[in-house]
Amino acid sequence: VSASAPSDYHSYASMMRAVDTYVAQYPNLLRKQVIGRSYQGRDIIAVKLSSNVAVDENKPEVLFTHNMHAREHLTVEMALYTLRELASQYGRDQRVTRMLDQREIWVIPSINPDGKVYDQDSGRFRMWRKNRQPNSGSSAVGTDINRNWAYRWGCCGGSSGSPGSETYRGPSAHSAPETRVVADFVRSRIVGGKQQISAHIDFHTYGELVLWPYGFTYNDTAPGLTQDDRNAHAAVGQAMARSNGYRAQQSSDLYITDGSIGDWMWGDQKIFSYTFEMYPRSSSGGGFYPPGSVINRETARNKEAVLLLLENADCMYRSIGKEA
Ligand code: 0X9
Ligand code: CA
Ligand code: ZN
Repeated sequence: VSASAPSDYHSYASMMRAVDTYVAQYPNLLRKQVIGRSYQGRDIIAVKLSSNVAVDENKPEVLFTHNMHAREHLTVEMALYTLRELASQYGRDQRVTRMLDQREIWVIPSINPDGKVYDQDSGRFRMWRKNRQPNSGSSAVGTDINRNWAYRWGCCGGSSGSPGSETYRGPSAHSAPETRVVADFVRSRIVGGKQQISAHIDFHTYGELVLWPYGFTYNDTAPGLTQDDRNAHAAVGQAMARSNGYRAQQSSDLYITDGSIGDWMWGDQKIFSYTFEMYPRSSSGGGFYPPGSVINRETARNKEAVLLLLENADCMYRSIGKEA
């Protein structure tokens, strides 16, 4: 597989321009909001996608997060694809129209803009993963945002306490501004005591996997995760995996992590949460930097999975025949 160049993928700046273009093109369907700033002060945005987008309606909400890991640039393309594809198919495709009428969708295209810029903007890729926050008492830079979440943070050998590690969990839970921005945004969707977001996908690369919580334990069930909760996660996860050809499994079947976003989403907020590992399946497909020629195919590959999650989001337990 030929390697890619940084210019094959949207940069942070061109991603922001693309979002502004789509919002200008579909003002009744798309709305951009700055939800906070990265360590270095870059805007972290959420784009809302729904009919009647200016109004907070009483519809199940679904969240898609992207680019928590700096070098996983294909996930930014996934965010832009979702915005473009769903907005352009409104009023044309029946399923898309129904979902934009009956759901409120939030897309955060880049959780880690500082890391993305550092990885991409010098003219050659730097294999960077973490954010760009300095660490006191160390010359090593960065926290792994996906080990920084405040649910069983650092509990279980699934992260590192060393600033130089690729999986450094940070000095405390939510020590990374980027984690705080997204956590505060998610908590801001509690309206009248009820979390409005029912389902979430965090897009990563690579491995072609659909993963569900928990990551901190090998056990299928755990405090706050009943057999029904696990089975509903698995049923929708397996349906999504059938649609895109990924493999579906519990997160910890890959390896144990603690402080990952999915464990917090479910453990703290009771949001059904999936981690997608996009193309390629293995390093031979280009690893974190597949050629730009695969972008269209590998983003469209997840259209059906995105629609399946949206369609299930009003009642995830319907997937196991247990409608509330
Ligand atoms: O290690 C991660 O944060 C994710 N993989 S990546 O290669 N994109 O860095 C996987 C997180 C999923 N959770 C667990 N495996 N427990
Ligand atoms: Ca709402
Ligand atoms: Zn990742």
